[in-house]
Amino acid sequence: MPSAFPNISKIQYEGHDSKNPLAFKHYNPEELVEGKAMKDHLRFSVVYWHTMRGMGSDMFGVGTMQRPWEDGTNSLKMALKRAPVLFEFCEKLGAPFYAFHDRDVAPEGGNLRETNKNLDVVVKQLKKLQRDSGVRLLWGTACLFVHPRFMHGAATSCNADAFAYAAAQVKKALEATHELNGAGYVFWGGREGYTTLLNTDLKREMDHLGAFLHLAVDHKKKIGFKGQFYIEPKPKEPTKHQYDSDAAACLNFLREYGLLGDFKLNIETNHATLAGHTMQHELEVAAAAKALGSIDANTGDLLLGWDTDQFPTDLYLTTQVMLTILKMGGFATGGTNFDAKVRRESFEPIDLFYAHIAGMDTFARGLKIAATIRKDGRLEQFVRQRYSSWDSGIGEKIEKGKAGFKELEAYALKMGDVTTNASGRQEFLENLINEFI
Ligand code: XUL
Ligand code: CO
Repeated sequence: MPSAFPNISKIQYEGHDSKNPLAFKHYNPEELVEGKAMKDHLRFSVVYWHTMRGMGSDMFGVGTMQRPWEDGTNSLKMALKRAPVLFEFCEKLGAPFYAFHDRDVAPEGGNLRETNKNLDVVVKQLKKLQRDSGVRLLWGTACLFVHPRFMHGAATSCNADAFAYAAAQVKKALEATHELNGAGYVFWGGREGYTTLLNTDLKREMDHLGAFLHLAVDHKKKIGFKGQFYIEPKPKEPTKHQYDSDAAACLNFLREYGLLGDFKLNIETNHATLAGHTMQHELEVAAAAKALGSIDANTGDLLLGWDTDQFPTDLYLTTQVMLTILKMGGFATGGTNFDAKVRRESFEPIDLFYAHIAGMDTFARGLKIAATIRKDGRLEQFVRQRYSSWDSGIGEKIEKGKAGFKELEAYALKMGDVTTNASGRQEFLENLINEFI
């Protein structure tokens, strides 16, 4: 098999002063941060769909990417030629994980039986490539949004046949993920939403989604798959409204349908901003429910209102992300999955390396900065102090459930008025963070 990237050797850590664009300046895999190697904190993952299958087309133009290994077909033969390219890429980059949709790695056949056979052939090859390279599967998922059969959705389709087909597809994708020892499995509701309420029975669709996820949990147990299930929130696109719109909506949905014990969330930056939230907001909401599982690392564009899936190169963003990840004790099964694509103007294969190196270095810096902020302690101390009225006296009584309205009324009457408020010091804190960046 000829090399797909013959002029690129393994990307090394060369440190801050290096001028080599094909080297890490900050990501030093074995370097310890808070007593743990950077590679184990960050658990970087490359996505098959953008990196291998993204050709740079958009609503106005065709693909632009130079991918010399592609033969222009979506055939099984091409699938088998493409998979080693992904592994060469991950190995040269030093990314320990990858992620895929079933249809990224193997093409649809003439019918479901044939499609499943195609997947079996490729999974066999992926298994060997994983064994030879040590690169592992962070998560698998099923593509339930490209084919016209899913025009009305999959689990939430008005058409029960589409639900049944989606169930068969997820069953197979779960088995493939299990076979490849995936650390997790993601449910992103591609078209699980609506474009108009005029034709939609919202309650029935949500009930169907709940039922579908229960069937998935049942099958997971049946086959003995131990990986983590995740829901990936996104508010819109392709539909006008997606049921899994943000972290809070997902948690509420999971709670309502009795699924909270079986799922965590996979939080994506660009989805958070589409929902009108910051990434850190979504992470904090998930972490507060002990349901922060993994992240899709990317970023949107401030001036474009859609899911641009750009590589994350903003230090403020990665610092904030890593502050929350460190606070929750780090990833268990999850990782930093680059659900990101190079711009269609960045069409050369080498741009795939530049993009991932940029994302990895930016996350490595974010990790180091977050660890330094934590070690410094002033930020944490400020927040602790801000809530100190809850540590004793009336605050402690309220938190312990030992004060009712009657007692609180007596307290307020005696107090007269609230005279103890302290400044929130937002500007002071923003400047404090800047000290570290
Ligand atoms: C779409 C998206 C998906 C999921 C996997 O916006 O993020 O690629 O990550 O289906
Ligand atoms: Co994603």
